[in-house]
Amino acid sequence: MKMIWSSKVCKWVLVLCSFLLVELVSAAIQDGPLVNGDFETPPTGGFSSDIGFSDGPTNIPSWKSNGTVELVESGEKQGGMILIVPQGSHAVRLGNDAEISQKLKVEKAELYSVTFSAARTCAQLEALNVSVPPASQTIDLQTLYSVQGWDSYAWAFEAQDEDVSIVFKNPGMEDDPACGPIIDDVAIKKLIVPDKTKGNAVVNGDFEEGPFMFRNESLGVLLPTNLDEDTSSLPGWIVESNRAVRYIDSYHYTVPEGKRAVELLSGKEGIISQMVETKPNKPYRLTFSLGHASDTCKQPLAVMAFAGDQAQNIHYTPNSNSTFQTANLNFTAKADRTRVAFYSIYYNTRSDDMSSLCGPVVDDVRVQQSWSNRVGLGWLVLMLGCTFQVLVFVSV
Ligand SMILES: *[C@@H]1O[C@H](CO)[C@@H](O)[C@H](O)[C@H]1NC(C)=O
Ligand SMILES: *[C@@H]1O[C@H](CO)[C@@H](O)[C@H](O)[C@H]1NC(C)=O
Ligand SMILES: *[C@@H]1O[C@H](CO)[C@@H](O)[C@H](O)[C@H]1NC(C)=O
Ligand SMILES: *[C@@H]1O[C@H](CO)[C@@H](O)[C@H](O)[C@H]1NC(C)=O
Ligand SMILES: *[C@@H]1O[C@H](CO)[C@@H](O)[C@H](O)[C@H]1NC(C)=O
Ligand SMILES: [Ca+2]
Repeated sequence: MKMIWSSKVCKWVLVLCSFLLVELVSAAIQDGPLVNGDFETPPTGGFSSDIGFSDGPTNIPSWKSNGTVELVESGEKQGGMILIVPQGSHAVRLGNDAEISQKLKVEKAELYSVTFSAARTCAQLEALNVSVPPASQTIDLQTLYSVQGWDSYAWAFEAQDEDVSIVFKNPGMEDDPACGPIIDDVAIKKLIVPDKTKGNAVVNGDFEEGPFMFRNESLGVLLPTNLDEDTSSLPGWIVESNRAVRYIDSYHYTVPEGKRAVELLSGKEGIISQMVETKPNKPYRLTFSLGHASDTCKQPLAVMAFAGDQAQNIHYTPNSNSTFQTANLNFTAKADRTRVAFYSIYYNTRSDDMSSLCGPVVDDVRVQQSWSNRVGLGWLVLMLGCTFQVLVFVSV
């Protein structure tokens, strides 16, 4: 009797739990653009070209603002310069110390990546502080990676609460108050750290898990410096250098495997790395795909690959039959964690515009114990298996 009752209760609890879970999941934000993340929703009273001169605070639907925040329109001029609107007809400009924020419902303790586009308005040192308090990062906008005058960036955070607020702030105190970054196209994605696959110690070695990318944006997404592997927009990997690397998709670039890969930029100033689990004193082999992105990047393309205390430069050999080649590096692990890293040997730019940064593409990174050893192990397992079967046979 008691058993039946408790199982009934159990069932009800389960039903209730799954109901709550569904509620919870459906309440949390979906992957994709934020509400009015492209700033194209007209404010009450409509867009006005002289909105920047109004005294009252600019009212941007679904966002809260503080300080001098303006909606800018494509084609608009400021001090003789045309303001750059990354996508559509409108974007937002942050004056000195100004900020915009939006409240979001997320799943607590989950990892999220925010993608946004940013352009600078003056050739001065401009930066953007992106935060979901208490986490924050200041992203330097001084380097232009593409000749279009804007770039997309990704930044990740771990949700400390279900209700969070994403804040973009211009921390600059520039002489010219008309200077200040322009923001557009804000999107979010819940990240999943992929499990390690069998026979590969590298996490997310195929780079398929990463930040949200707009299907119709062709510049890829920059991954700025991030030394914390627990809050990386590219799960498993960190960007060690002070310059960014570019996350690219197969819709706009050539990618060796799957839909996503990484394009290394800025020579030694763009380094990705991962600490992989290894067994000390065992021989390993690092293999990876090295290719070009079909973005008219000026050759030669080459990477420096590191695995433990081994380093090797590998040149990409153009081949009409393939857009990439497979490279490898043998090493002996010295500890239970081994660093694997890549950077571009050259500082490449595109040959069509002569200034957008580009470089070699890396994909499908694997670290596995060396073949000879694995064969040995395989034989051992086989022998043990046979012996076991013989024993079973005999005992039966
Ligand atoms: C607006 O920003 C100023 C200066 O950063 C700050 O002191 C003030 O508390 C902010 N106001 C709101 C409503 O957040
Ligand atoms: C960025 O903003 C956050 C939240 O407003 C703040 O805690 C942090 O100190 C800021 N970082 C910098 C470098 O200004
Ligand atoms: C790009 O896609 C977004 C939605 O994903 C859409 O709102 C926007 O209008 C598109 N932009 C262009 C230029 O097609
Ligand atoms: C490309 O493939 C063809 C046919 O398979 C082969 O004859 C040729 O040598 C290949 N070219 C290169 C550069 O590998
Ligand atoms: C690594 O070792 C394998 C054989 O164990 C060999 O075929 C391969 O060429 C080596 N790689 C390098 C870069 O020396
Ligand atoms: Ca891939």
